[in-house]
Amino acid sequence: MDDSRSFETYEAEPTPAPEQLDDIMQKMAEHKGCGTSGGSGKASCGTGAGENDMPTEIWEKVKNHPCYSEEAHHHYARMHVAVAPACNIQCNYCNRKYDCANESRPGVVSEKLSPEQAAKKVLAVASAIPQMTVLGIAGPGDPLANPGKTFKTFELISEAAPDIKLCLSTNGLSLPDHVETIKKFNVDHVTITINMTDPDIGAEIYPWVFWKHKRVTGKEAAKILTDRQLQGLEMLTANGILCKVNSVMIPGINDDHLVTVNREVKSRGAFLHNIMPLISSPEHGTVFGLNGQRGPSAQELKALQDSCEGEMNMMRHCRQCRADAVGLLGEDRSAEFTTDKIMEMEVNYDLSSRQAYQEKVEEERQAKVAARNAELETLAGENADLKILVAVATKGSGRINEHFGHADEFQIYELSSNGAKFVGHRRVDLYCQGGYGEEEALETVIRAINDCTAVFVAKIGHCPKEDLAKAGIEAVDQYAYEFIEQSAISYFKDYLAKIRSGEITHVTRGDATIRQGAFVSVDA
Ligand code: CLF
Ligand code: SF4
Repeated sequence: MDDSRSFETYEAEPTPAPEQLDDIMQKMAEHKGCGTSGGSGKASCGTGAGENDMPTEIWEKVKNHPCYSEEAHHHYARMHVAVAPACNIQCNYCNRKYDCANESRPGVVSEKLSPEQAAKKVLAVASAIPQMTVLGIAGPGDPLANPGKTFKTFELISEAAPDIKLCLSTNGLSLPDHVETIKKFNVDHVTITINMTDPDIGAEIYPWVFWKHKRVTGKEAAKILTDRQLQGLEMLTANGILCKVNSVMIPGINDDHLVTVNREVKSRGAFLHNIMPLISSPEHGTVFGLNGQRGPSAQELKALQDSCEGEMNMMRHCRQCRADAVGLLGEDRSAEFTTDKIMEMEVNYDLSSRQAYQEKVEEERQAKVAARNAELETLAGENADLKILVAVATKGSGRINEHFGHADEFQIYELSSNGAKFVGHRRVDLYCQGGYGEEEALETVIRAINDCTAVFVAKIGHCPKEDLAKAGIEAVDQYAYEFIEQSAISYFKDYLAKIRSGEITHVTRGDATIRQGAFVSVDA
């Protein structure tokens, strides 16, 4: 750590001049979702967009941020530090015993840290996981309801580990008061959870907000919240800070309305929209959990995301992480970095070895894109209407490198003549428990990927393969350890050829279940 540098002397990335900013924001707003260059071999869909699909300034900000780039999330990791316990609003999907449900799965409790402990943790993780590129503060309450702790943590980390991007997630109520500080600390990725822009709908989601030293309820509370959120969003984008909007999809309350929210946030310069499913179960003890409010099915969620995609970039790879998450999205290494363990760890933050490792990651990433593009060219002229979903067991790096029985999630790709597009993930119970296949777990896996035609795995046993086949899902292990997108495109080509030859008939698959109640809480 270079202790000689105080925050005041920390050299922030220069803010672009106002005329450059207008240009950047215009380009961001014009960079829409899907399909325009699929045939040319570029990944042009939503956050799957690559280097050639956006202005260089934006690409530099997103290229190794696992949440802002779907493509990056296979290679780069993020971590959160749980330094912000208090909150200034109440959401009906939240129980204060647990982490902020705006980014976290309900039922998860993180270990709270002081800013100093958090800084030590970041250095420990950065030493052990060189592909960890982003530090986010996302709870366990609202980071901006705890500005002292939040900004002190950013200050310590920007001094000690200047290569790590800083990221923040907030409910937005206090946001306009902190934009200058966010800028000062060089935080250039901010997420705001915006579930409505209509106070009538807001009153069904938020029972109260704490505003100007008093509790405000009902429509008045929702009006204050939406005004502050949109004002904060406008201020951030006017300052060139990349903004993501999270929205929780609550069927029957805000599902139809989220299309309007999408338009409103796009018009204010938001870069990315992350529509997440409500996870609601009585054991979480939330208002929605206790009154039986359901979450969306996989098909309902995808339909809403698809309907917004023409408007702007949609994030579909969010894992609703813990407030102390560590690792690639979809893996949880937080147990390796508890406070006890960190305090005993020898920390050796070495910028040059981190950079050397990341150069290797970039080589692998480029090889993956080249393989995908070459395979995509062979799809030219194929049937444009047919689409299928496939599930993939992966540990990261964009490869099919996980055994069926060891997968606790499957990534879902939509295959069409435009190529292979990441459209979501499904968490499942492990099929393989202590060396044996668990029949009950297999049923939950089938329910979770029931909308898929095939599941790609590194390895699978005979029994689950047969049971999957009975459910109409083909288990495919012929592409073990190969790149996902290249393999999926090759599979799709064969699939179309088999239809043409009459060997198989295309079957429209049904809906699938998003897991609701099986998340485990871990006491801090
Ligand atoms: Fe964390 Fe959020 Fe930053 Fe990412 S998470 S503060 S933007 S670094 Fe990412 Fe996790 Fe989803 Fe959040 S997958 S819950 S979107
Ligand atoms: Fe809970 Fe987060 Fe909502 Fe606060 S903002 S009530 S912590 S979900």
